[in-house]
Amino acid sequence: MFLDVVELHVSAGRGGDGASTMRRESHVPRGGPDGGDGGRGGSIYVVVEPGLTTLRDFEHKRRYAAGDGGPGGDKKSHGKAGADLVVGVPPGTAIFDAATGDLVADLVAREQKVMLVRGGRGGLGNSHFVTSTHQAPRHAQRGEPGEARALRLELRLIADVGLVGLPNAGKSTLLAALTAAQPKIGDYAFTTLEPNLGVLELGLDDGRRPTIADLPGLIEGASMGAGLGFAFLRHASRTRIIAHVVDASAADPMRDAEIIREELRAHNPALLDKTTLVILNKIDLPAAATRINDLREAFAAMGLRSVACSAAGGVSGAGVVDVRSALAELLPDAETLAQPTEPAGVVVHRIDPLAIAGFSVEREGDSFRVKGKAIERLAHQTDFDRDESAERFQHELARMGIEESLRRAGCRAGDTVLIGPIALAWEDPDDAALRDVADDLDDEEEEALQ
Ligand SMILES: Nc1nc2c(ncn2[C@@H]2O[C@H](COP(=O)(O)OP(=O)(O)OP(=O)(O)O)[C@@H](O)[C@H]2O)c(=O)[nH]1
Ligand SMILES: [Mg+2]
Repeated sequence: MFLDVVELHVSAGRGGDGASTMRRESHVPRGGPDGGDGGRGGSIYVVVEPGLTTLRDFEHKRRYAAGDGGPGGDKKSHGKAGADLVVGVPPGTAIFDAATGDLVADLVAREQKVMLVRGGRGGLGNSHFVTSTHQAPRHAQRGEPGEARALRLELRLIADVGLVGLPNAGKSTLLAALTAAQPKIGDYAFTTLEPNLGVLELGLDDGRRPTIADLPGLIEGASMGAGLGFAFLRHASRTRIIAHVVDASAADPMRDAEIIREELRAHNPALLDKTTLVILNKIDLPAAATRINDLREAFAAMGLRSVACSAAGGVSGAGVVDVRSALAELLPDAETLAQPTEPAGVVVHRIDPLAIAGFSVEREGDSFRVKGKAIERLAHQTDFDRDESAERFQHELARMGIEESLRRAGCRAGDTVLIGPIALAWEDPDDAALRDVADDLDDEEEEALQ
């Protein structure tokens, strides 16, 4: 199966933990804190690799993870940065956030590189937390988790010429006659199941090396999803020239051509405005030969240029040379060909993972769930086994107004509060008393009932 849509899961590395250490030197009696910072986690990038033409590499590998940052050490030594990961994709790959459908990046130009997920920041070592009143802090931050997201990759093949037409019109045969590609050719519809790409030999020695794509046959209703063609119509939108192959020996070639043009229009009306060359194929067959002139006139009346050929004759087939020179004439110069077919890759909407926007408190079963970028990050970065760090976290909950919101939401001592990866047993001196009263009431009620 030709893979032109794949879903991937990418996770960046987590930052290394900051160290909590005290200087220990024989001549310094009471050394201060000297814990170094954790290294940053590795990020994941995609880069355009011009040699690639499919997303097939992703068929077996759908999960990518970058390296974690190393922990900080004593003497303020910095943790090692996690290794970045660079994933190659073919030109023409559009990347969407699988959850939201937002376009993350549209990769067209060569060697374009885009960050997909950012590695977590390393935690700060305790040497950062010295204040005038607190000379020997034990507190050190843990590393921040790396971003993770599910992405959908869609490939729109970038070819200079796209061969479109009904199944069995001879598109693959023509590709074989024009290029060194050797696509499968068959005397039945839907022989081609995935696009084939070849380099068009123009024989002009002018530095041009245009690519030509043989797309699976389109059928009526393709734009609505019928047949195989639908998935491939998107490829047609990125070609410079549409080469519309028509079987001139068919019962009604004009009607056949209309079906294809209708599908192109239904998919994207702009496709009909593209430079189009109609290729009347199979002129070696008598049924075709007799009506070639009529057909060419009919296409000319529609404002379409046409050439006639016999692709089955290979390189030396009748008219194949005319197809080649017509394409050579219609294609732009070498410099333009080297540019992407569309305005150079627009990189859009990288979600800002650090956008710190408030928090929310909601019930989750018997517990309370606190959501919010900043507080969740802090939860990740806090080492709750260290009293001083846990205290700082508690302090932060109060400072951000989360404590108050929890209280208002009905959270009482003993309840469980969930924040990011952690579950806290809520302690609140203010309402511990209230709870005792409530318990007493319950006891009385129970007694009354007995
Ligand atoms: N006589 C004759 N037969 C041809 C010519 N070109 C192609 N054919 C035959 O037509 C049949 C279909 O050719 P393909 O190249 O596989 O057609 P296609 O358009 O790629 O078909 P799909 O991949 O199914 O969309 C094969 O049997 C070819 O040998 C030609 O110029 N003359
Ligand atoms: Mg084919």
